[in-house]
Amino acid sequence: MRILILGGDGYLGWPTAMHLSAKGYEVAVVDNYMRRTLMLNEDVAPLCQTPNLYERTRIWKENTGKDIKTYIGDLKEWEFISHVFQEFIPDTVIHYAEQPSAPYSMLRREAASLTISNNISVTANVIFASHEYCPEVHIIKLGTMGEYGTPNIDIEEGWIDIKHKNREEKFLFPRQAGSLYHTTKIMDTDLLWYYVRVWGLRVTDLMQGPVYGVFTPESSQDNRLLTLFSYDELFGTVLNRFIVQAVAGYPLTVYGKGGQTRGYLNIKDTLQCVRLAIENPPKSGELNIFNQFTETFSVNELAKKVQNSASKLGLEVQIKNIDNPRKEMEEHYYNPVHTGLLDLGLEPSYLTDSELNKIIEHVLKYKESIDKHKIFRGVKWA
Ligand code: USQ
Repeated sequence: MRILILGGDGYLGWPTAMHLSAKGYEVAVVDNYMRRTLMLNEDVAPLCQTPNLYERTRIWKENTGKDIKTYIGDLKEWEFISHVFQEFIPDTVIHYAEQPSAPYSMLRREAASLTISNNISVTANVIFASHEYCPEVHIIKLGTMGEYGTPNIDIEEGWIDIKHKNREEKFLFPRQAGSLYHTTKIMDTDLLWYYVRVWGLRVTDLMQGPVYGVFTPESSQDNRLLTLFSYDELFGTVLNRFIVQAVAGYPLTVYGKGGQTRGYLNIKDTLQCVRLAIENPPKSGELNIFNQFTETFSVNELAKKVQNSASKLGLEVQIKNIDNPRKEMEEHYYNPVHTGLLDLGLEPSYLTDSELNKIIEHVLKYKESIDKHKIFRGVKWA
């Protein structure tokens, strides 16, 4: 099976490419280095530099003998995407090629505009290219739990049955995003769902929670294959940020009351979930939706966990509740269903002390290169 990974240079894209290549799939990666460019422009940097995609695929070949084909270009450009689809003719497309940061999308008008135009245009081009060159292709789109927001009712897995005035219909579960970035992901869902209905596309939407961690089975062979690990406010997710803050002796930045609860998962589980989605494709004209996380935590619980684990390694960690730069509920009901991927065979890696220790010990090796000035910026939602 030929798998095309859009956004193959990113935090999740590159580990996914190695994982699927190791499993024997024929893999190609596409990227325009937007994430690297935005990080450079905004004066933030990952914990350690990662080789570019050509270098990474050469190192992968040295280690495994396996080829991963690389395409560098902008998927918003029709000429580029049509060339990639016509040449590679994928059986499955995994779509990570989005501006991935909620805080970046709230930074200023230009950042908002880039997020809208990139995320919507790339998704639309993926739809058009799939229809034109490989109509049987299975599109796996990385969505986000943040599309649902934090409603005061249980969150179902993608769909809800509504009975209204004695008639019934199944609808997409209501979406109400908490940032512009999350809103563009809702727009992606709407585009894909529309073309599933009119053109019979086959689509899986993975509603993923914030991901943490760095190690995946394939990167343990060679440090040069490690994924990019961000700790700054724009591109780092909360648990990865807390771990770096603990190592750097920076008080953990709990926003507001810290009761904000989300569904989290280890990066290793993202790879399992994507593989399960590949192995269980929808039929033509069907949209499969899975809620992709393994455990829910409040921000306070995460901060406490990091503090406990770090103190066992001799680190003294303070937790500081700071004014919340975001507009979000700080105490709320949260009970999302997440049985779909477990039913398909997902074996979760839970956030144990030993799992946390491994990540903390990894970050400790780079302690000297952590730049405290890059940790907090206070991008305001309102
Ligand atoms: N938070 C803090 N302190 C920090 C950073 C974050 O308290 O220093 C809080 C946030 O206010 C939020 C929660 O932690 O309540 C999660 O924040 P996050 O930055 O880890 O996650 P978020 O911005 O929601 O977005 C991230 C990824 C995005 C993915 C999403 C999944 O950047 O790509 O789609 O997680 S979800 O949140 O479920 O939508």
